[in-house]
Amino acid sequence: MTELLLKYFRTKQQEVQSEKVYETQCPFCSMQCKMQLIEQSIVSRKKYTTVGKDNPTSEGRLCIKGMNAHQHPFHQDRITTPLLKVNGEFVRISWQEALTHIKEQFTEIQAVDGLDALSVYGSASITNEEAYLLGKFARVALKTRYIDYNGRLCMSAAATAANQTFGLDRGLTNALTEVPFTRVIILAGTNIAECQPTIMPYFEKAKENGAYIIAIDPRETGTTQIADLHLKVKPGMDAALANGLLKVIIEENLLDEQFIEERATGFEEVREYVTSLSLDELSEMTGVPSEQIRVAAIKFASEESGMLFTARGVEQQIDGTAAVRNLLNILISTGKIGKPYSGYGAITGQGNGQGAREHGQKADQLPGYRLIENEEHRAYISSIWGVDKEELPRKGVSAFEMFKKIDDGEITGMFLMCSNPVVSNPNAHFVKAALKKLKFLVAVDMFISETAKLADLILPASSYLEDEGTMTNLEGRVTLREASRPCPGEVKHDWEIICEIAKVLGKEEYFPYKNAEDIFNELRLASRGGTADYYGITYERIRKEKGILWPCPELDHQGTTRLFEESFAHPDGKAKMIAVPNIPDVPKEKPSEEFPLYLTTGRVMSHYLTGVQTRKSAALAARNFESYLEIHPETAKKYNIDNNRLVSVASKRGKIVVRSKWSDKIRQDTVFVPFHWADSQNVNLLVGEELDPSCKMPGFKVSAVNVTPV
Ligand SMILES: Nc1nc2c(c(=O)[nH]1)N[C@H]1C(S)=C(S)[C@@H](COP(=O)(O)OP(=O)(O)OC[C@H]3O[C@@H](n4cnc5c(=O)[nH]c(N)nc54)[C@H](O)[C@@H]3O)O[C@H]1N2
Ligand SMILES: Nc1nc2c(c(=O)[nH]1)N[C@H]1C(S)=C(S)[C@@H](COP(=O)(O)OP(=O)(O)OC[C@H]3O[C@@H](n4cnc5c(=O)[nH]c(N)nc54)[C@H](O)[C@@H]3O)O[C@H]1N2
Ligand code: SF4
Ligand SMILES: [Mo]
Repeated sequence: MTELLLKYFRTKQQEVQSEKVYETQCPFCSMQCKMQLIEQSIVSRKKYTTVGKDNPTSEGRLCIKGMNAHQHPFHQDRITTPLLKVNGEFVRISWQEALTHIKEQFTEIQAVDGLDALSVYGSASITNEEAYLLGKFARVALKTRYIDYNGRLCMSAAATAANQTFGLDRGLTNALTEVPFTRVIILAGTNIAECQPTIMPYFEKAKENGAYIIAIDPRETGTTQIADLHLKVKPGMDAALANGLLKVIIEENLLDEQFIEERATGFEEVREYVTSLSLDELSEMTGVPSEQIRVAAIKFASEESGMLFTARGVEQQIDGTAAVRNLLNILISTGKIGKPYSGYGAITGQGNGQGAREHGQKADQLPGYRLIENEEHRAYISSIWGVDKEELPRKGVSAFEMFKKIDDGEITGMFLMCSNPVVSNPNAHFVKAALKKLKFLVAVDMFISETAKLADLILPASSYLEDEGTMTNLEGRVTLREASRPCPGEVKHDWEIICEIAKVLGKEEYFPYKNAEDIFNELRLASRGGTADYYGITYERIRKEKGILWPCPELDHQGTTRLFEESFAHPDGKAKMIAVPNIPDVPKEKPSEEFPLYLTTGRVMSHYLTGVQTRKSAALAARNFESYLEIHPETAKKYNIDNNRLVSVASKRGKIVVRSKWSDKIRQDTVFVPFHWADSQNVNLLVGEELDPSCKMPGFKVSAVNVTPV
């Protein structure tokens, strides 16, 4: 037998005529797992395999998406030339023609409708260099105030909450290596088992070391399986649940009074509010038994160290910022931050969800987490860019609000890079109709996504295998993606595309870069002295030190592994606590007679975001080839929904048709649909457009719906 096998492998080996290895990083989530693409030439074809590579964050692991991440860049649907829409059909054109066309259209729009009529929509899946450059492009080359990006739908609530409470927003306050040694962990609205699978061993080790894990989620997931206690909260009720936990902590005298006194402000207001509430009413409101609230609170507060993690379950709510702040109140009142094995983590989503929110893609932001309305910040950045401070535009509006401005006719052109808003934004019907109103839409993508289909011009972008640059992972560690494959066809890197458009617009002098490293060196200067200070980080250092955690203000600075050890980042050095109401001022949609169920949305392991990339991967698509409705069997029976049948799911705004999947793991008052599919399975046709007033996050996690058999 062994002989036979050996013979088989030897013949296999001989077939391989040559082998090349490309270093890269997974294009998907915020773990940014390091990997190698192995390209083998076998007789007349090439074979590709992706393997993990050791690094401080994922330690060589890959999940199913990483292992198959080479499938979409080699897919036949990849676009390799600019495509212009002529009489409703896309035709291939040269870069020269594309750039000339852009110049004419952009100039015409700004001449007729004003500078701010052109808008830019960016992404947290591009590199730091590209995110930085896109912000500069909007302000310097286009001189428009309207730029925002898909991270608004992703990290904005956690980022705003951290800024408000701590004065600084870095996803994890501690390196992941501390997780195994903490004593108690809260996982609130995060499904790390499916969304950041290679993070799991850190939590599994914590459990082996005796940590107690509390999960908060309306569904049982791979993540809640590792929990000792699962609080199966009603969708949207995390702020109220946090009030319950705080109430118990206060009444059981489990506060860290000294920490509160020395390191925080606002506690008395919180104490007054939560002690006025009734635990039984909170239990009723949240759907979590009082006893479970008590156990969770006592367990978390009693242990000497503890960590809290949140993700989109808590954050993608119209009170997402407040809900996160209330969970942070728990961390502060128990003194579990700024110490070993104690801290907070907003589990970042996209590959560069951290870095792309720091360097100027946000409507109100300049590089280094500076603010566009702050005069000193404006002066500093205009000196780096060599422009007049008065000429820098003022702040614009958030991602979804830009579609409102298109609908109003105020914005008439859009430059869209690396996002698919007709699938990812709420009230998708409206977004699609708005985009159709534009005079000119340019989409930069690797594929003809659902949004690119609506574009007048599509520009072909390079993939993670081809495009070098830095990505800041969920820890706040700046990593270097050493992508090295040549671009296929006439594909260009996102940063090159930005530079070439700037050039035809006569702004070449501000965009003189020869490679990504040139841009990074300017970003280092632009971020210098800001909260997200990258000045001390260089490509050479990243290569040698395997990534550096910001802030890193000097070349001889080691980077910062643990934040807030001495003080918080507000001018008085203190964390700001605030009382958070159970129900926000603008209440969330509630189940009614017509729409009796809560709908919540999210992800599955094998697909990524709007699915443009993973639906192209045969291996990943085979795992989940269509969307589905997760529904409790009791609820299903009530509405005559058989298992595995097509069901119509409707809200006030629209209707989709997906297949039912009975599961007793979900609350009986709630259904779940993932958002990786488009058209008639696009769950965002159902989601409403109300936004969190502080951060403008849509309420993706709560809608009221009904279900009927098809
Ligand atoms: N496989 C995969 N991995 C991904 C992605 C992907 O698309 N696919 N996307 C990446 C990105 S950009 C992001 S942002 C992250 C997202 O990562 P997560 O936020 O972990 O993912 P979600 O599935 O959106 O939501 C997490 C959990 O919140 C729960 N939830 C729903 N409503 C509520 C609620 O009201 N309260 C609470 N407490 N929980 C609730 C859901 O049941 C779900 O289990 O994942 C990243 N990783
Ligand atoms: N209902 C519901 N909606 C949600 C969410 C939810 O939980 N529920 N989550 C929200 C969240 S957290 C997020 S992050 C958003 C994401 O929403 P989107 O940004 O719309 O999602 P993606 O699928 O990442 O779109 C990326 C597009 O860019 C292309 N692309 C990939 N790499 C590159 C590149 O390097 N350069 C260029 N130019 N193009 C590239 C891809 O082909 C794809 O078309 O969705 C949000 N929408
Ligand atoms: S999807 Fe995330 S966890 Fe999976 S391999 Fe890619 S970066 Fe790593
Ligand atoms: Mo995200």
